[in-house]
Amino acid sequence: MKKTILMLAIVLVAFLAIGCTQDGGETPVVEEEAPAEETPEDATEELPVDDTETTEDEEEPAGVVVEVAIEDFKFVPESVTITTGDTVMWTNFDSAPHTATGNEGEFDSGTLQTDESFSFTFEEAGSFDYICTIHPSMEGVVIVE
Ligand SMILES: [Cu+2]
Repeated sequence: MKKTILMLAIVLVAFLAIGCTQDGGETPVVEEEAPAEETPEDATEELPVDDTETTEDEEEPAGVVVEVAIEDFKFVPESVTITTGDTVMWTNFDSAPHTATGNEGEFDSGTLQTDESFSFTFEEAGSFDYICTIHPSMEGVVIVE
């Protein structure tokens, strides 16, 4: 008895196996293509550019704009002296990215790529040391009188 049942079971399994392979052969399963890999977003391109620092006070910009170049991993000039209300505009002429970031967080350009600029208007007198956060040995100072 047991042998018969075993034989039946084997035959049954064999039939099922054949059925499966035949079905599989007739209807080839089309594998769905995985969705295209997500392009990792370049964080540097997504940085919000802080162009809105003057929206709060709509007064005419009475001050002058003093330009500071960023080139050869230096702020040129390293020290600028301006008058309250003047604006400093940093422009990165290097191929490397840089920032102009106040040591006390008074201002922060975020990452400046080549030829990008950042302007900040100094409304308070004082001496404002700043660095490039990417290359902290790059130092500059804005003296506001
Ligand atoms: Cu830098």
